[in-house]
Amino acid sequence: MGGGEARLPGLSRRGMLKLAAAGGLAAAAAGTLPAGTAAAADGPIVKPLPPELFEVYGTNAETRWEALSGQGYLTPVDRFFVRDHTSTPILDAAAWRLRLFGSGLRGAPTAANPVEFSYRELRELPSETITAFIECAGNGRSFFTSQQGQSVSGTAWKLGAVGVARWRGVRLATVLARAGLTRHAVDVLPEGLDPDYVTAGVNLGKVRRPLPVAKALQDVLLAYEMNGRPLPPDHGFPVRLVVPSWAGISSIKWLGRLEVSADPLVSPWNTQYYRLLGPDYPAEGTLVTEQVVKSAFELPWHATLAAGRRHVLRGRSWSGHGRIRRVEVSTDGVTWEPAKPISPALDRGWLQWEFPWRPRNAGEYTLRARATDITGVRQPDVAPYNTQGYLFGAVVRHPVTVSAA
Ligand SMILES: Nc1nc2c(c(=O)[nH]1)N[C@H]1C(S)=C(S)[C@@H](COP(=O)(O)O)O[C@H]1N2
Ligand SMILES: [Mo]
Repeated sequence: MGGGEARLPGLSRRGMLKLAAAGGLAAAAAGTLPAGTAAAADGPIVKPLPPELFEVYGTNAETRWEALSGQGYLTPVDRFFVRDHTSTPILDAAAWRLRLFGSGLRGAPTAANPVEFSYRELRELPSETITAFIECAGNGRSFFTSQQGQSVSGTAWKLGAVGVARWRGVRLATVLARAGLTRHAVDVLPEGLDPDYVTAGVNLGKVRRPLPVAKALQDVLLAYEMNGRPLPPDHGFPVRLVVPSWAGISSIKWLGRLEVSADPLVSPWNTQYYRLLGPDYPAEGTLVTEQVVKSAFELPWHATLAAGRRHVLRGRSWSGHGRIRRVEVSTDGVTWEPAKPISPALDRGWLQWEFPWRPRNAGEYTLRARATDITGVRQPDVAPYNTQGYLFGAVVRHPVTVSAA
């Protein structure tokens, strides 16, 4: 890279351009970018977002559920939802380092003198592969408004802010042990290398959210592969956290620094965001951790189906509390019948199911699917209100039109 250019650790030239284009490094890069680098035409997300696969909201894109029809258990990368607070950085794996520091490590290394792991060092450690969903805590948020008449803040996702992938990487427990984890450590704070998050004129800094050491040691992965390939840029290349069953914000992408602390840690992402706030909660709110039970049909919204014909409705159900035990479907809002499982039910993944339906008469119908998980929690008819619209787990009313045969 040419002299005089400011460069963030682990950032390639293209990453710099991308960040500069997004405004994140505008000042640092001013006057230093070669002429004719019109990277500003790029959107915040790198991969293609064809309208038949995604619905796009600014820096976020949700999977269309009908795009999972005919797909296998895993969500292919080309249709896995993306949630970026700012924009996807392009990072250079060879220059990248994971930097660990803090009072919870032996010798309390400082941020200026951290314990470091290179990409190659991580890849040489014992690896583990898990199948797990990542789901935004705001998935289903729009139904607070459309089904319950409540106003909430945040991206109006339908049900497509979730995906299941095979993640390969190193257990965070392994890396923490090698970095000198002490028994005094209580929280870790993973931080992304994407641009600072600025909202309403306030710079909240790097995207970061504290995670209790107990969860960090349980089943959290430092992932470098998704569905058998290196992580794509939008999903956290070179390394992201995968925190199974918990709100997607826990699974920090483009991981850079990781503080390990003997005292509890805070960030806006566990004090201001990803807390349940509202009249039914204590004043300080309740922390969002595990995701709730949900179900979705692999059908377009307002799908049209022919009357007098046999249709096989398919869908998927999942829960942050453990695997799905039972799914029921209703086509009239009154009677419920069991759906048939057509995949394994995984604790940290989902269950695929099907339900044959022969609608006799043309007209407007509402399909409902409701799942019960292994802990006995069943989807309710109404989701508890919270001002930021997190954890919408109520049965979703899916409208379809049955047309005359
Ligand atoms: N560094 C960083 N990590 C992040 C985010 C982000 O904007 N920056 N978004 C979080 C949120 S809110 C979610 S829901 C998931 C989305 O993961 P995905 O984009 O791979 O689907 O990433 C999380 N990790
Ligand atoms: Mo999210």
